[in-house]
Amino acid sequence: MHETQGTGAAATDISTQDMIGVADIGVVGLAVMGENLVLNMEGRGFTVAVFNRTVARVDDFVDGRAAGLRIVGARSPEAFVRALKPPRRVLMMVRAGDPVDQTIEHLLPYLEPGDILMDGGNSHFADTERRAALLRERGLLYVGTGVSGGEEGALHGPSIMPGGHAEAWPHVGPIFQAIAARVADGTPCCDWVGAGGSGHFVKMVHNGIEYGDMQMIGEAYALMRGALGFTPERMSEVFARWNEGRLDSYLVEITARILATKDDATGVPMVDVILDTAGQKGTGKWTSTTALDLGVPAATIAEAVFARCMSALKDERVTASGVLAGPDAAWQGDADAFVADLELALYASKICSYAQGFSLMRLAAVEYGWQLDYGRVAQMWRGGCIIRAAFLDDIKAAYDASPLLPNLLLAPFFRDALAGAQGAWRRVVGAAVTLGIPVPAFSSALAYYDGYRSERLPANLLQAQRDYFGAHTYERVDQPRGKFFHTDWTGEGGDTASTPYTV
Ligand code: NBP
Repeated sequence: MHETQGTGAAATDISTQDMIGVADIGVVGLAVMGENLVLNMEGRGFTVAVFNRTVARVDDFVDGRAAGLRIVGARSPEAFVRALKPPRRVLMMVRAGDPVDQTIEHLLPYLEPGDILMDGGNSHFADTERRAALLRERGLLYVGTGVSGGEEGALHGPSIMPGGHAEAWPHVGPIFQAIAARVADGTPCCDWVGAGGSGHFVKMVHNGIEYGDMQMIGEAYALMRGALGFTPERMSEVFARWNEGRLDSYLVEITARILATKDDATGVPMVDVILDTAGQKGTGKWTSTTALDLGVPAATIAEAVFARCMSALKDERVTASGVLAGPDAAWQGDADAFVADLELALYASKICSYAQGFSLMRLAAVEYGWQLDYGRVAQMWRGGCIIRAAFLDDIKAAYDASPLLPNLLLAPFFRDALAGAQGAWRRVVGAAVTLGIPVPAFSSALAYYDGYRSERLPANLLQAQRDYFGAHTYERVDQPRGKFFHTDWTGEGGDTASTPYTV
């Protein structure tokens, strides 16, 4: 058990060390991701210059993990840039937000037109679009790249999703593809995503999907625990078995391991000593707010974010648990059959969550003028990243067969998978509702499926209500689309209608 806290180390003023034009690439930001990416690059034969705002971190790294390696520690932005071969390739691995702008500001005086500046942190795609436009004016090639896989991925092979100024790709592609994870046939989990902020957009959606996957796994766990009374050890066996089938994925694999782990201090399963409040660093929220901005129904991903918000209300929940009534029902039936249903419910919900993520990318591509190849995106996520899963091969195959597929649910493979799973899925959601066990991701995924396959939704009534109280108008089933009508519902409203528009 380790207690962690910030170091708060201050920058020290150390004189620059002159190594000119020796490094293939430079990395600014020597926290967990930066350090490990640097070691990965060096291991692939590249000479890497490094710099960090708190210069003591450069010294610690160069004298520690980087000792004896082709890694050049720089003690100022100037020395750092001078250490690079032209055109200079700089990868920023600093905290998203203002630190990226500040790092750019510090580097800019030393960079020249044609140099390539890259942001590998979890920046918001709109910030990347802004920075790309700004730096284009200065003649710099700006790249915003998603990097996924955490500490281990960064060291051994992450998934890398670069986008921005396309002229940068021939210069950075060989380095990124050399350090990226690879799928079974050797294809690197890194490819050029597209223009502007598209690389960071794809990474943001990856993270949103990650939130959904984690929540759905959590709901399967909650049902096995709450309904079936399974121990963590028994659940670990279930997840390990699921990992050999259609749910084969990194997150299911580590869930099996986590459930089998005991707390050193108490001998109690680790999951039982960890407080049930989840943190978040914003990318799931960004995916959800972007979905709202673009009008994409990505409710399962949003539910996963809200589920973390609900988990954070620990004290309120503890109070409410003694106040609010739940059902008296206890689960009855065949536990093995229920576990088999759960596997299908998790699989079907996962398909819907990915369908939402890919729909979001499709709409964003239209909105921002990006050319995205969804099969290639699925392949980039196939290895190295947190949502890596065998099932991404099926997504790639679906988009390769039909690049303009409007929704993943319509691909024959997934259409049939959902048809086969829906009985089990409905039984699981029904049981959860009966037992009072919250399954927001499972149930919203099912509502998405049912909503998407509904020829007629109750929005006609909703339009009538809007027209009744606000003269917002409606379209008619017996008239061409785009013609709007208003009814004077009360006899007192007259013919004046509001302008029809959707925000
Ligand atoms: P952190 O997100 O903890 O960032 C720490 C780094 O940012 C340090 O190098 C720190 O320098 C630097 N920094 C800060 Br904080 N403020 C700065 C400023 N104003 N100017 C310059 N540098 C500043 O590190 P991380 O976890 O390695 O993540 C790096 C990026 O990669 C983040 O954007 C993160 O979201 C993303 N990411 C992280 C993971 C993960 O698993 N951790 C995975 C994928 C992507 P200092 O030493 O001087 O404080």
